[in-house]
This record gives sequence, C-alpha cells and structure tokens, in this order.
Amino acid sequence: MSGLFITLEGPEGAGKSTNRDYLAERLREQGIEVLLTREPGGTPLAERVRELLLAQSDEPMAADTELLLVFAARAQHLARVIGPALARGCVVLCDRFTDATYAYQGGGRGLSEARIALLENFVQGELRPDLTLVFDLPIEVGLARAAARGRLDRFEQEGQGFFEAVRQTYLRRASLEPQRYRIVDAAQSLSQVQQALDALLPHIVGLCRG
Ligand code: Z5A
Repeated sequence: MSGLFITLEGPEGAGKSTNRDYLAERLREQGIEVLLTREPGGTPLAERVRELLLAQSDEPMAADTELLLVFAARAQHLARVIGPALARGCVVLCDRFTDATYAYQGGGRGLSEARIALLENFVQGELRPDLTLVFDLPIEVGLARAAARGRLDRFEQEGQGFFEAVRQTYLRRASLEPQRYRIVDAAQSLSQVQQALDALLPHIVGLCRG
C-alpha cells in the first residue's frame, strides 16, 4: 500500500468532522488527492452497521456484540474503501478508527486490550494509521457541544465516568507512541484549532510526499 492513512480521534464533540474537512481542503490546495471517510461506516453496508451501533434499543447490546459489530463494519470499510484508496496512492482521512475501539470498547466498556488487539490483527493484518490526530478536550465541553446538536445517540447517553475513561485511553495511547500521534487542544476556539492544524501541515505534507 503506497498511500497515507491519517485518522482523527477524540471524545464527543471534539471537532473531528469539522477539522477533517478543513485539513482535506488544505491538503487539496497542495495538489494532494484526499479521500474522506468515517467509522463506524464508510460503505453502504458499514453505514447500516453504524445505525445498529448508534440506535437506542429496548434490548441492551452486550459489550462483545458491540465490539464485533465495530470490527465487522471495519472489515467491510477496509476491503471496499480504505484498502483500494491506499493502493492507488490516496491520502485517506478517516474520522475515527481502531483507536476509538480501544477508547470506547476498551476504556469505556472495560473490554480487555488483548481481546481488541486480537481482532485488530485479524481484521487489519499489519495496517495501522500512519498518523493519528487526537482532538483532546475536557469531556464536559465536548458533551455540551454534542448536546447542542439535539438528540443524543446510544453512546452519548453514557455517564461522565465512561467518557473520562475514553479520554484517558486516548491520551495514554498517544503517550506510548508519540511518533504516530499528535494531540490538538480542541477546547480552543475553532480558529485556534485550525491554526494548530496549519502548524502541523508541513509535517503532514512531508508524510504525504513520502
Ligand atoms: N465508536 C466506537 O464505540 N468504537 C469505534 O471503534 C468507533 C466508534 C470507530 C459515533 O462516532 C460513535 O461511534 C462514537 C464512538 C463510537 N460515539 N458517539 N457518540 P462519531 O464520530 O460519529 O460521533 P461523535 O464523536 O459523537 O462525533 P461528533 O459529536 O459529531 O463529534 P466531532 O466530529 O468530533 O465534532 P464536530 O461534528 O466537528 O463538531 C461538533 C459541534 O461542535 C459542531 O456543532 C461544531 O460546529 C462544533 N465545534 C467544533 N469545533 C469547535 C470549536 N473548536 N469550538 C466551538 N465549537 C466547535
């Protein structure tokens, strides 16, 4: 695979989608071919799995079911979209990927990292993101942004402890592998966040050009 795989991560309302679009524009200005996608989802079938994951239901979803659905969607996404895009040399900007599984199903739901790693290896082989931007902010700030958009999905109804564990898992993973991660202070105003991305741009363009 010859493209570049960049993922955007962080707790709810951190501004991943907004900044993914911003970054894509900056990269396209440099003549770089960019594919935007997201998880869970990214193909019609994987988007249907996303609906299952986010919908409220009278039947509580077991944590293992959630984990397997996340990876089922990911297998489809990799086979149909991410893999082919990387093979033709695209820069793939993906809103959430497997770091979210470690953060939500691991940190949030308490599933073991070893179990997640097993599925990661099974579904992804050796594929890992080349660069992961973690948009970090105090969870109450992100939840207030998410709540301002209206109805909350199944994850957004979790309590403070769940989201704190999600945030801490991201920060811990970033500290263990600093060459792959960049942490962006997402509590700042949008223009300040975008200035921070502009400052990272030479590094990202350098990676894109290999
Ligand atoms: N999930 C999982 O459990 N396991 C997995 O492996 C994966 C996912 C891949 C759906 O993801 C859920 O799937 C997610 C985890 C779970 N949990 N939930 N819910 P999602 O990425 O679609 O959902 P999300 O995190 O809730 O996305 P989001 O709330 O849309 O957040 P965002 O993309 O980071 O933010 P945004 O849409 O760009 O911005 C949110 C609002 O804030 C919007 O009105 C912006 O205009 C505003 N905003 C953005 N930045 C700023 C700044 N700097 N200042 C002020 N306002 C801002």
